[in-house]
Amino acid sequence: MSDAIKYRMGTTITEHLLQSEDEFPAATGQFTQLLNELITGAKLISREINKAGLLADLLGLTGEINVQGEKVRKLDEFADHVFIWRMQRSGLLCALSSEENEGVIRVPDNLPRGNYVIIFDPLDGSSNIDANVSIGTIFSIYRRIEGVPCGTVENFLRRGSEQVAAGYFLYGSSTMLVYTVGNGVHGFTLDPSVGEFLLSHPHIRMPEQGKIYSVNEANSMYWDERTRAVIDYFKSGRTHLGKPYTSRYIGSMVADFHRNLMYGGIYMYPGDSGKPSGKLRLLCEAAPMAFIAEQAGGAATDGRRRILDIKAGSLHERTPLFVGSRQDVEKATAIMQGHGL
Ligand code: P6P
Repeated sequence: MSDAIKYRMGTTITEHLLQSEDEFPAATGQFTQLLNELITGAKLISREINKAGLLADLLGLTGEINVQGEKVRKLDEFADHVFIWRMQRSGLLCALSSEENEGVIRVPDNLPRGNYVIIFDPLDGSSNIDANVSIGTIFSIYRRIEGVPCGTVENFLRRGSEQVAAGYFLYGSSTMLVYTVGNGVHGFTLDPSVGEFLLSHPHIRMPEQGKIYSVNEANSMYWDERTRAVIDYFKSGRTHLGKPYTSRYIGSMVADFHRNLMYGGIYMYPGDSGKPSGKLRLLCEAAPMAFIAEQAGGAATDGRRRILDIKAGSLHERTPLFVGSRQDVEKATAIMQGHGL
């Protein structure tokens, strides 16, 4: 069979996971089913995002404030409801947690439960929706802790190194799924003509060093001296390029992360005098992105510790984040620790 025909036939998620099932127990049939439920949710959200501009009732704010203290947008709420509904009916989850919701979300007693818990950010970067800028969904999956009742928060207060899977959907010029079960990072692109995610980026590797830094420099007056020194380094002639990195900041972490995954680079959301622990959530943003980064040859720290070593103390705990190309993250972390200028 020619490559042209093979390409046209495409590799689906289910086929791809079955191929990895032997080597990686995490890629079990149950996980395949769970991922396919996530995919159904993402297709529903992608459909609404792609026509949001045409349906004014889907744009704008709901008037509510979420647990993060952020204004809730109509598509935020829609995405949150879609994933909660689909995940509760997957039959594979013991409980779930959403960035939009204060506490653990139970699986109703009349629905079948399973051995996994999932943490997700239903629509990250949603402040960009009305401007038609790429946004994303981030998910992180753990096996439940044996003997711990489903609805208790202990099932979620884990080290990122315990994740069995992590990934994101990127609703951009195309809708993509990027995921890992610990066997590398693989990208799938939604082919709207057949309604399937087809393998488009097998075994994604992040360049060892990049040429792009992503940070919101409007926060610079709140940074401490070492944080300022990190960003000054990437803006100096001392980089491996012998010149400054390019600055790119979309304000949607999934989009910034994905570009750096493809091209190389570092995304930073440091702590500052106003937000000592930064803005990003450990469980539903930093840990899944750190798992993906490391599986693609990159790295992720909080400026001191490896993100995947940090045990969450609460569901919505925030953390400073330096994530991306390994040597760039190591350099930033060294400067944050007072070395390596
Ligand atoms: P700021 C979106 O709310 C988010 O969590 C990330 O996706 C994004 O990178 C960051 O916050 C943007 O925050 O403070 O730069 O607007």
